[in-house]
Amino acid sequence: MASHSTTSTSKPASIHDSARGSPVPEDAFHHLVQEINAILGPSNGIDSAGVDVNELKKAMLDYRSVEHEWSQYAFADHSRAYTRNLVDRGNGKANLLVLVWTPGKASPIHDHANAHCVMKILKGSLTETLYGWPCQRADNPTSCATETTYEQEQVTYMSDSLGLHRICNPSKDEVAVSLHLYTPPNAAKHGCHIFDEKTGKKTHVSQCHFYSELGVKM
Ligand code: 2CO
Ligand code: FE2
Repeated sequence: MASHSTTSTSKPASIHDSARGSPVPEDAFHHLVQEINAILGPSNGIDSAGVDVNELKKAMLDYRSVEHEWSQYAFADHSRAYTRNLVDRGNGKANLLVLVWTPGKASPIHDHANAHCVMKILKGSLTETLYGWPCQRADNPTSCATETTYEQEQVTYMSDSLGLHRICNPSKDEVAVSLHLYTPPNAAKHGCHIFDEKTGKKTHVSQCHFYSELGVKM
């Protein structure tokens, strides 16, 4: 286990040199974070074009969710549909986020800024509405939508090549929590797009907000 660095003054690049002021816990969740870093490889300026998505999916699938291992990142806010909480920057190659979903709420329909998105359900369930190519049309994005509900421990993959999606917490009273790996971290750098359900009108969202970073609320 890498030790916590107390000398780094620059913005933390990964959980190994986080500025949280406390040692990184030695539990299965933080081992998963290390494993993801190992799969992504060292920061060398090469983008994630060659990243092995199946390896990332397998690592996430192999982790069995234990709430107290990730709860330090899971900030709920019922005034929002969901919160985006940064866990790790994956050697500058990724954003690993814990998302906390308010009961009954959904994201807008959105794209993924040309990044891979691997998502694991840590708690509860989430329903994905996929507006897949070639059905997805700019003027009518809800044509040919398919719905899939994912339960705790399940892992799924999304990217612009599959289309657009919306994620909803179908529960009336329980929050849902998911772990998302985005590589490269394009949305954090350049933003993404959201789409009006009725008209298909596309809007650029320049800042993908982090509600907390490395366990600290912003
Ligand atoms: N992509 C959305 C976001 O990062 C969450 S839906 O899962 O991909 O805000
Ligand atoms: Fe998404």
